[in-house]
Amino acid sequence: MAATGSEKQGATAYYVSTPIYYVNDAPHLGHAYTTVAGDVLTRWHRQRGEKVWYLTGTDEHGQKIMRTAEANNVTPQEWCDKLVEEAWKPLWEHLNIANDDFIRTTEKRHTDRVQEFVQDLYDKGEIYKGGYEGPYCVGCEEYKLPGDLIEAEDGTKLCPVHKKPVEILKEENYFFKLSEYGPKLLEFYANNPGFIQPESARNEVVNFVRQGLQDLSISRSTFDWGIPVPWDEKHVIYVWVDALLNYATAVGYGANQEKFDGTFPADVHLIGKDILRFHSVIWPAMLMAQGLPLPGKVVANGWLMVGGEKMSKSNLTGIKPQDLTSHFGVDAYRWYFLRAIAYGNDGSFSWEDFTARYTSELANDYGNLASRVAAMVGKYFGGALPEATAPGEAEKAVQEGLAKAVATADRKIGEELDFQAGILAIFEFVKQVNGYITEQEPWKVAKDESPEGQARLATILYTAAEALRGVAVLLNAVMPETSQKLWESLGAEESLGALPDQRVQDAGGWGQLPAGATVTKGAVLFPRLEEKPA
Ligand code: MET
Repeated sequence: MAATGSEKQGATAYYVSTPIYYVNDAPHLGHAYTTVAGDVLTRWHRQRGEKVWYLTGTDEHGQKIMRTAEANNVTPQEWCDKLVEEAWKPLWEHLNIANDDFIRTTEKRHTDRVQEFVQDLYDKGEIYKGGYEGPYCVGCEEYKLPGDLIEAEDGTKLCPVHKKPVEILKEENYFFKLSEYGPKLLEFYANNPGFIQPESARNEVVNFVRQGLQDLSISRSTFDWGIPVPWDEKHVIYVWVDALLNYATAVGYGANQEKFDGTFPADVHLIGKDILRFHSVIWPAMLMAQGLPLPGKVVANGWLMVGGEKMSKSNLTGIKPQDLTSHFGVDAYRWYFLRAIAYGNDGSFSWEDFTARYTSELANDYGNLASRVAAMVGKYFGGALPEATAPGEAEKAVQEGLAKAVATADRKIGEELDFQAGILAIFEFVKQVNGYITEQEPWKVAKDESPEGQARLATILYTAAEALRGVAVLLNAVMPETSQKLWESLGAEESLGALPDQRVQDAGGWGQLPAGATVTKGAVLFPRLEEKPA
């Protein structure tokens, strides 16, 4: 039976973005965490049959990039080209990220439109010339408010994110009248309670805006690595104004109206919590000023910690995503962080925890189940999936278990971005199927050669295989390579068609695998781990 489902109504795509990351360094676990989350979310929606647009990219202007390039004796553009081509794009490919586009802020399709956007605001009187003096963190590329700073033991004022001294900047710049948008923003947050997630992030932003906003300096004149301010080319556009606009320029703002209308605004901006204010205060205010529609929601994830230290920005702990994928495999990597950490909370990583979960949940619960079922269909039925002629109460419970896993996972992953709860629901079902096999003892039933005994054995193995068919569909967004292997080993590829075309919302429909499908013991899904590298 071919899976069916209803198309999302309307022409607009489900549009998800990651931050566009600074290319001053290679990607680390924190970047990969957000990007994998977005990939799982968009794969999930694609598998619902919806039109999806998944965007990631790189943020290439500003002082931080310029200084890094200088320190490496290359031009900023050379630096960015090298990092994008040698570090960023290859990692996303390695992690199986199915982004629809990759925007770089040095591309003309972006820079031209940013100039137009800012010129428009200037023409509308939203931008004026003024002066500013204050503490600036180059790591954040942000003026800090005095209340934001922390103090070193010797009294030096430090950025709370980077734990590095801030610089006092004094410049004549152009300012966007952000202060005027406070009341409108508060009204918007009140009318759209789900706009900022999680709740803690929402509260933080609401409190921040209630205290009153200052106008935003949107240009810099002491260096030139940026997009020139069109009416005053001694200035470059502030890197954050430039960067936020990627979400519009990448989908055709000012260039391809049809594409823009069919995509913009984003349904979900995934971000790290350190860039919350930019996305939930400045970005919506910029859109309001231009009369453009506001995004569906901004969802902030927490920080990954190793030994209590935030693994991000300049505070790297030395573990690269590739160190983990070469040990655990790409799929297990994609699964682990979403499984182990409640999305939105901070989480800590350890080799021990990853190893323990890999072994018990992936290799034992899931991988062994798949290989045992395939082996028994091979042994007792020569690899041809038998028909379930005698389903009873126990089988009904498995069918219901799958339907429940589908409903829960679809809501948790697809709607609530609670990846952990969604994955847990699927693995609850895996456990249920393991329990079913343990109780039914097919290896004992096999010894009964009567027609009833053989019918019972056939029913048990069909039920287990059909349950795995559902699991393959449900886990495809998280672990696509593993699901593909399982799909093939169940003979589903030839009987049901390509896995990505299987709608998640239909995965619970029972009896999709046809009797007679060729079940083979495919590749081991989760091989035994090597010794931890020194
Ligand atoms: N470059 C920023 C960062 O990596 C994100 C910009 S998103 C518009 O924190």
